[in-house]
Amino acid sequence: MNLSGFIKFREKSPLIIAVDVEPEISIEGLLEQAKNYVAGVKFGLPYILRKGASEIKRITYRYRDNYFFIADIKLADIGFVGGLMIDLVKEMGFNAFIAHGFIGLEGALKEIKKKADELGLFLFVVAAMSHPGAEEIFNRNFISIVETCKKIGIDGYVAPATLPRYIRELRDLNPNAVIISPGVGAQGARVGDGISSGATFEIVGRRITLSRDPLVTLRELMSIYKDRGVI
Ligand code: O7M
Repeated sequence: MNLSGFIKFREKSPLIIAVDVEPEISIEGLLEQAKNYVAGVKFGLPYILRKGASEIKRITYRYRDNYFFIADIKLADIGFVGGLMIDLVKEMGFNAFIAHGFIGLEGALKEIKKKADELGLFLFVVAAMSHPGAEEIFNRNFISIVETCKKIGIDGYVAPATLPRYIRELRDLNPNAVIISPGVGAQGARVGDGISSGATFEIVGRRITLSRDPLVTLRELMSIYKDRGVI
């Protein structure tokens, strides 16, 4: 699915599934069941490495019409090495990938963004993180990260539902941004906290992947979104 299909699906659902472990009912079982509820699927690095590039490619190609696939490689390296990773991301059939914002523009994000544009991949930058330790160092640089990224037209961000003030601030700094927000469920944020603070999508991992009946879980999540008036 391309970016516009993904954004359009937002009217139906604000959910992205984070796959870091093999889903309780298998990846294909989950992707079959989630089609009507979810447009975004984020594969974490542990999952990509465990499955291997060819298996990931088989999955992304099989479900290419149904899902917007995001490679969560959290790129934090020089542009040259970043470029090698981005080639692999493209080969594996992803539509988007995630890089860290703290690496700065010159010799890193500038080259990464250019390569993403050349290959037709959407770039998300991590602007702030969801865990408590993020407040010690990383999140203190939140404003500089967003302002720096804005200079080269980066419009995709990851910001935490556990610390929703960053989402609100990000939305003010970049009203058109596509903000995807983790921390809902297993990390303690409530379903809808990210969206009601201004995120475009919420990322939910273990609450769905570890569910024995993800269809029931997905329907529960949808009904909470409806109750909170976010869909
Ligand atoms: O719902 P969970 O806690 O099982 O999964 C959360 C997912 O979001 C998991 O894939 C993490 O890698 C990711 N994530 C965070 O939990 N916190 C962050 O600050 C950033 C991310 C993320 O997606 O970064 C790109």
